[in-house]
Amino acid sequence: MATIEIKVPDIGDFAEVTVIELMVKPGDSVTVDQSLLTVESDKASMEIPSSHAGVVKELRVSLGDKVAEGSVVLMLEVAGVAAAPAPAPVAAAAPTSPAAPPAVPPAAPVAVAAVAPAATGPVEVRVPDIGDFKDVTVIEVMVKVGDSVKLEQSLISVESDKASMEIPSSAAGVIKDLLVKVGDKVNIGDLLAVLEGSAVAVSAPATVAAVAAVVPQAGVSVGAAPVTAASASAPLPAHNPTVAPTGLPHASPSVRKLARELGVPLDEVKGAGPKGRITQDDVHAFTKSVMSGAAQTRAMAASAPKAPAGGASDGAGLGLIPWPKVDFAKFGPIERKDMSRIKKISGANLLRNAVLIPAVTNHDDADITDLEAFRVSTNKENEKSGVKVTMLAFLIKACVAALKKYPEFNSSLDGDALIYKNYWHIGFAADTPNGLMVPVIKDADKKGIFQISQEMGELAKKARDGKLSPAEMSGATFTISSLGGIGGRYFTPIINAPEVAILGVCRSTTEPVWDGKAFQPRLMLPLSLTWDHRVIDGAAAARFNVYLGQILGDFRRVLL
Ligand code: CAO
Repeated sequence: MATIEIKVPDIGDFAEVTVIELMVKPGDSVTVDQSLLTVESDKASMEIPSSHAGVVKELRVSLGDKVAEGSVVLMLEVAGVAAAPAPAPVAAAAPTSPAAPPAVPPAAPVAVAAVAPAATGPVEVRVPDIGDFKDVTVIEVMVKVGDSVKLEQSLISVESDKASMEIPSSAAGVIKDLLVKVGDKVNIGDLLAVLEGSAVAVSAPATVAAVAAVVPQAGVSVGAAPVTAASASAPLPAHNPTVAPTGLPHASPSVRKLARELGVPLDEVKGAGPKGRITQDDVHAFTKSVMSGAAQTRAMAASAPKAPAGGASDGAGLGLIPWPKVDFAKFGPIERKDMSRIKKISGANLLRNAVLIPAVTNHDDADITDLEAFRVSTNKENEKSGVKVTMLAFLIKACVAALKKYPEFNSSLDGDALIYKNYWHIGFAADTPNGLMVPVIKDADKKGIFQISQEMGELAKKARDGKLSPAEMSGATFTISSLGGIGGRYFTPIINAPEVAILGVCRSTTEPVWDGKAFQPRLMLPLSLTWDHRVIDGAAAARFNVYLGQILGDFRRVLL
């Protein structure tokens, strides 16, 4: 075992670069060519790869440090290397194995290949000399046929496994033909586009100079900060790393690669690194948040919340002003109590659902005079059975009938598609000492009123006792929230994502209802249907409520 120094290799014309990302820590095993840290100048970012395989003993740099060629960045314990004086900077950074190619080949000057006469007419734009890079992949096409482009305007971004750069236009004009698309592999000299119009020849030597400055030498890769060839006659614009000139997110090639592998849209990731740079951790955190959002059903009540609960959210992610911070004790005595775990979890879910779903609520009344009479008489007849038939059980059955008639209410959004579920599992909100729980009556379409009432009683008891299993809280296709036992008229329940609708029910009251000739005393049940406007429209919601009311008014309609 020997410990060697890993130094910043020759990084071309950069006198000093800033350490903006540390990708390893002491104790980490690294392989040859593995990126160790990212450095950045005002024009490019580069990853410094390891010249050897080994174990990181010590980091010699911290975030924000300025380093230059030859600066020691870390100590690496390697096997099979004599404990000799540290290798020269470039040697240290370049793989020592003869078989291993350098991480990035030595830079060659980049020149815009297509040089057209300063006149109108078709001008070919080709991939310039990009050094020894072969078969680089087109990762972004920034223009389309018909676009007017300026001289030096970036046309495409290309990327190898460790470097990314933008290919500029060698001329100004209108794009007549575009010969590359995302995913294509390109090489020096390949035709990218044909321009027409007031094409202007590019000053090749100036471009060479500008680009050579950002293409590093052995062992260093060019990072994600766009590498744009710029002519001396057109001075380089001041580079603001937080906003890449083309709108490309600020991330290194390895982070981009990771994002592509995970399918993470980098432009949606908020960079927590210096100057908003997106790090590997940011990509992982984004993946986690998306996965937890997609998978977070009520079954996840058993797991920790992934988002802050209601009032705890500062709204920062939404670009809102911060949540007011008030010293309540200034105004009177206070007592602080932590919210229950269930409240925290349901709060986070409710907040997400309230914010992300364009929800609308329709209110209506159902005449349940006859149904309630039937329920009361049924309960009298079955007093000895020990099972009390509840209004909620009828509501569940009525909802199943309405969901079957209007299947989009039993669907879920999946990107641009709707998943229609051919099962009818109905969740019902249960008030418990610890907070709101939503047990689910599975296959409610196959069960009778007695069975549903009995199951509901059992599940509600389990909910109150804190004994519901995740399975008993998952899989609902629609939810009912009944406040009928408590009171109130109407309310706006929040949809239980990924469901697309929820029915709120309040206390029925006897009201005078005009029958065309006279007012009749009828028992009216207030219904509040909240629905996701991305999936359901107002007319469908009104029809759903009307149909639901008709069934509750006369259950024989279910048979029609
Ligand atoms: N109108 C008038 N009376 C009603 C009624 C209604 N819509 N719904 C229920 N009642 C009556 C019942 O008939 C019962 O009366 P009796 O004792 O005289 O028979 C009484 O109110 C109590 O009913 P209940 O609430 O115990 O039973 P339920 O089947 O209606 O509801 C359950 C069960 C678990 C849903 C309920 O106990 C509960 O927790 N409700 C609160 C749900 C909640 O918090 N929702 C808000 C969520 S926020 O979005």
